[in-house]
Amino acid sequence: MSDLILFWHRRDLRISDNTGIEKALEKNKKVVGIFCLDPDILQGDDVAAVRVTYMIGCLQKLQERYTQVGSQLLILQDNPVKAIPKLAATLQAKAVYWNWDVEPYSQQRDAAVINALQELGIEYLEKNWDQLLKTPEEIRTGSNTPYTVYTPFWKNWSSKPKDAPVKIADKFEGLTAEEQEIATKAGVVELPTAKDLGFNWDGELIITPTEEAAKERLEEFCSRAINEYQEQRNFPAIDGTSRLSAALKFGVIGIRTVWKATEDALENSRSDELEANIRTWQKEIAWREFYQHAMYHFPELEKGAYRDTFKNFPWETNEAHFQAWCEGKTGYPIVDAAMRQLNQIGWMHNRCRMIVASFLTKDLLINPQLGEKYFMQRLIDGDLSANNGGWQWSASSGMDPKPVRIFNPASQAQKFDPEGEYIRQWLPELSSIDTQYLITGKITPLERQAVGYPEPIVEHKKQQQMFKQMYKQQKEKVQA
Ligand code: FAD
Ligand code: FO1
Repeated sequence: MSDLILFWHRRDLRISDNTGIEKALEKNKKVVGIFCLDPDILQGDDVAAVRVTYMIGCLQKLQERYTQVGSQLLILQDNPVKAIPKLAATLQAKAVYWNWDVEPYSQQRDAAVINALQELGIEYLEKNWDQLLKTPEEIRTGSNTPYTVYTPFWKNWSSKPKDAPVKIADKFEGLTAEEQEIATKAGVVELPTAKDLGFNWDGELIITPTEEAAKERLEEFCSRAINEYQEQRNFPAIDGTSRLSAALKFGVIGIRTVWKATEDALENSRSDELEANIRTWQKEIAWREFYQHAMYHFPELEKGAYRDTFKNFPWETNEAHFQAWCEGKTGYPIVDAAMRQLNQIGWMHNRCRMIVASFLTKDLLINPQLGEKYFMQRLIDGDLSANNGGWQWSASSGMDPKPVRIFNPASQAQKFDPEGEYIRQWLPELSSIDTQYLITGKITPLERQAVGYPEPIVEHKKQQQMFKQMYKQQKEKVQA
């Protein structure tokens, strides 16, 4: 057996600030990366072309980075449960290391890989956390249960010290030429393009797929927009958020690096107001952790509603309504603008994610799981925990203590897109409509016809009453 340690990347597509790589290098300098293109994930029905395009771009850069440090990133394209132990055995690796993840699929995949490695007598790194500032085991209530409400979670989580970014040496040892040949025979392939894998995304990406781009974005955000985040983050026409979500989903930037930037910003802030803005952004980072902890402790969330009232909710089946929502053709300008943003750039502003999710569930009375899946098929940052958490929050089926939350699209647009800038950007056909009609949606049938914009497919007021009625009945049924 050689001294080789294989480091298996999954959603930590970087070398720097990587806790698993740090542990591997503590054991040995001969650390070689692997990424396994997993058919079970890539052939699933919840993958977005834009997301895979971003991921492959990050892998290209990661390969370059491994070359710079004197090692390699090997690409496999097979079931990891088979392919990883096989490669490790062929190369006579001493160990396979990787960072842990919260997703149910990940738990099951990793348990099977561990089994196979144990049978081969190959070491592995047990449950090493990297993508979270605090692990699910660390943050528990006074009675030692997981939190199901965000505010007390935040109180506990924010009071705990956070680790500094880990420093990684920039000199590794890689495979010899002979070992590389052996690796190729054991299934290592050239990195394909996203198109080779059947994912066609011809649009731009909202963030360049490199660690440098994520770091620059973080630095820029922390020197500017973070100072006005509390207010500006609500206005979709303003570039007031970090747009780091895809980089965070794939671990293209380390979470400790991100946190340190916020701590530095806090240290440099000269007023309570600035401090409050930075804290608000930290609270969003904590939402990310809250939902990941929730998915870890309650994997059944993946399958549907957390609250009993919503477990067998009589959602409507209306394919035409669902299609109209997907395509941004509901006749409600703020909803349609948001869905067109999603379809065109693979990202949607958070305020609008809440508006369209409320509209699908509370106005169209359609099962949130359909919306959740559509988001996963379109988002560059699509992430099981955050997406599921967001949808369950909007559908009122999740851990949020508020019984029912209904957004009125017109009031939302009046408040958060008062000049109609966002609507005009994504619905150019409505650009000549007066702002007050645009944001209230009071566009005449004649005007709609003239520009080819649809009539509202449902009436908000009526649907809202229907939803409340359905909710009341269902609640009584569950309590009986
Ligand atoms: P910023 O405002 O700059 O926030 C910084 C980071 O904090 C984000 O990059 C993200 O990692 C995290 N974050 C912020 N808000 C939330 C939140 N509410 N929940 C969890 N993490 C958060 N986020 C995803 O990363 N992937 C998803 O698939 C996803 N689906 C969502 C679906 C719905 C219905 C809703 C309401 C929200 C969803 N979110 C999701 C959360 C949020 O909308 C995005 O994280 C955010 O819009 C990304 O933009 P940003 O990076 O500029 O965020
Ligand atoms: N991880 C992998 O190890 N291999 C893949 O091929 C892969 C594809 C992929 C596509 C979309 C996406 O959102 C994530 C993807 N990931 C992939 C990362 C994935 O989130 C992690 O592997 C999780 O641990 C799975 O539960």
